[in-house]
Amino acid sequence: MTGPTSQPFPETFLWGGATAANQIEGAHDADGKGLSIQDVLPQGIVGPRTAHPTPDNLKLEAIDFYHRYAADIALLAEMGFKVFRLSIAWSRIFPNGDDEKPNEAGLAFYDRVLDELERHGIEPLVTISHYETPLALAEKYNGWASRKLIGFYERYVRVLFDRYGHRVRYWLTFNEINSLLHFPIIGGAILTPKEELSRQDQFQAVHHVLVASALATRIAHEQIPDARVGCMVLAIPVYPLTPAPSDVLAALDADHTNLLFGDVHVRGAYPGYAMRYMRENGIELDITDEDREILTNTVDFVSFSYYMSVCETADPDQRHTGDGNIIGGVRNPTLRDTEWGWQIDPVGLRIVLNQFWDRWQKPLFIVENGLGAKDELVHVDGRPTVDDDYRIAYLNDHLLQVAEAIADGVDVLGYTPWGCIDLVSASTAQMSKRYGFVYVDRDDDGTGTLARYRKKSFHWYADVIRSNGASLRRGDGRP
Ligand code: BGP
Repeated sequence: MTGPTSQPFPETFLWGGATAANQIEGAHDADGKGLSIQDVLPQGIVGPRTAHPTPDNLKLEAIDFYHRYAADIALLAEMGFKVFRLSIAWSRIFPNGDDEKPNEAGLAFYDRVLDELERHGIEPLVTISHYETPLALAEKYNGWASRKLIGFYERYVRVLFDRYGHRVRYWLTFNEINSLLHFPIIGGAILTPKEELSRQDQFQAVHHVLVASALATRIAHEQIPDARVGCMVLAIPVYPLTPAPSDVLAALDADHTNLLFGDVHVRGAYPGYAMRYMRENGIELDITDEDREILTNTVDFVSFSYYMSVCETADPDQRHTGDGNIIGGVRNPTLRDTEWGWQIDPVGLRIVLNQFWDRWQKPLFIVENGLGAKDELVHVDGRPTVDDDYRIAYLNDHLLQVAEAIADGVDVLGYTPWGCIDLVSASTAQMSKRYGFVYVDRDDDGTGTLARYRKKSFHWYADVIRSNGASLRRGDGRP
């Protein structure tokens, strides 16, 4: 296959960046906000849960976007952002999740944020639920293990669509919806430890989330004439470790556990391989006729995060699992790692774009991608900045692969790299794992002025957007 045309990105391509409320806002109990599961996970996904918020939890203050949103959005606008992905903190709107009435002060905050985006001509891309379920729903109902959550979520989305539907066109129902199978507390607000959670209960929770997602899609289509609703999946291409057919099959099986979520969202029903898996594992889903009907409300586009690929093998002796994006997998000996052990694979992004397009024929939106790295603040011409050539190289190489996929015929709506402004990491709750174009002066011990500084990548990304991708450099990333 030859290279892409010199200008593969369509004029309408949505360049921007992505964030989540719990990782940027702070103000964890301001203006009537309730606690979310994130407020009791001071060490991120892998660490223990605390009974109450503790001062070592960086998310309580995060980067104080709650008070600094106007200046932050101005910086994004300066880079030329066309779209900004943000999530709404469910517990700002419904502090306990099961309240009868929404919290007006919480709603008003997002009015102000949307006003600011509008002022700069930046399109919002809103994640309805991003790993920040109200804590009370976890404690009272064991999160999405309970069917009751569908009703609470429905109430929440109706309020969001009523209030913001006239100004938000792009909606994502659940962040990385497939994570529920891997980390039930984050993906499903389920407090039962994963090792004690039965497969039956886990798949039932998955079913509840899938129904809720389809229900939100139906309501959006009824209430908002030009709404475009997407599912959001954690994309992780799975390669066979060797050409042995047993390894290829093991890779296919592993892939299915993730593809299942897109399959249901796009096709409106469970695929055969999932039915077989459930049958053979004694899982009997409680699916009502109404559920089946709701699931037929399929999405308008598929969005996904992409950080890395993994390998899979049928040989138990070869199963050396690596670190990495919450799913993990068998290490690929041909790839380099980030400082956090995530394997860097730009070509994997082209592969996944093609795979999803071939499979679903729905527009695709890359709503997370990026390099978490330690940055060092330096002074150039008296100004604090970061010389982050490593981040530029990473993003450049991935974007070249997006260009290749577009040349392959894949319909790609846009690209919102993760953590466009430095934020608190989801997996480790660190500040030092930075993704941003904008440096935020805050350290892992919570010290720092919270001042914002433009990194070298800030100017690089502004050029990429201004030239609609023409400024990308061909180099190592060339397939
Ligand atoms: C995804 C999450 C994000 C984000 C990102 C980077 O799984 O959707 O919330 O944090 O990964 O991960 P981390 O912050 O752990 O580096």
